[in-house]
Amino acid sequence: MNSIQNGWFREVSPLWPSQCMSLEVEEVLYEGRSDFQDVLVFKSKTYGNVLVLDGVIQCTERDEFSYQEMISHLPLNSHPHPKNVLIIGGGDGGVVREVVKHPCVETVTQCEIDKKVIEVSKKYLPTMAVGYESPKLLQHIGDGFAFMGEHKGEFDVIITDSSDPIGPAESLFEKPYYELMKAALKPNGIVCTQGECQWLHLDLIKEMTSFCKTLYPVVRYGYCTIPTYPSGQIGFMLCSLNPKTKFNEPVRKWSREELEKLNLRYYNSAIHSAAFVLPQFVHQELRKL
Ligand code: SPM
Repeated sequence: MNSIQNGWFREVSPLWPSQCMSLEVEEVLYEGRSDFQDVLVFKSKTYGNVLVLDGVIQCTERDEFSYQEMISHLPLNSHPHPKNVLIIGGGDGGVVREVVKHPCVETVTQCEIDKKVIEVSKKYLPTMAVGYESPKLLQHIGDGFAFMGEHKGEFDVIITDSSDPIGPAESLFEKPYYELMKAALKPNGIVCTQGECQWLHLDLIKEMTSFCKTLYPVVRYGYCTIPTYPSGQIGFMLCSLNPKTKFNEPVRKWSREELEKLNLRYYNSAIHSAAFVLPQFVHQELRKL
């Protein structure tokens, strides 16, 4: 199905039945097929350039910062000394951009399966792909499963910045993937993954919380707001091997000056803590698990 009709992009998917986000298109910048998925980049009227994979919005220049900052700084500021960080996915570069802001981080390894996403992001999403200029970055093009299988006990924090559980990212929402991440962590390591939306995917969030609790002593779901993801929110699944981790209490708090210097526009220590305050309909389901 052509997702652009009469000058409007429409994000239709069985993952959010009978609802969809629409953005007015100014110009199509790139349209093609990679080895893994359909890739579309368009310039929107009011959200800047937009990256779409298999018909689903991945990021827009106007609101990407909320997701990229939160998926990065929630786990990093919950770990006392994160030195070696692994990012699975994140081909637009926005998560790399955020992770390298931490002076204590020495290496950032990125494993992205689709080199076409990196290529189009460097060309059309320069404010995100700026992360690719960091000397801390070690980049690997390939499958995250295979990569982690070969890198046991190496990472303090693993961030999975994936697309949704239909298509190439489906297995990243299943227990074997969380087992692999656990094995790739150093002692007291932390993982943070794209955790979908509490309004749309509560059953999936419950299932993930349940199996994560069989693997990690501390498991929490948090979320942020973002206008261009379905229902205006997206969540994060955070798991720690350190039983003392309190995800809602950041171990590093940035001052106002530091937030400005680091160009943080969504994240601060108050919103870090608030991200884990869940609406009652979600809280009551997750607390039973
Ligand atoms: N670095 C940004 C990449 C985006 N990764 C997450 C994309 C999620 C898109 N779908 C959101 C659906 C939420 N229910």
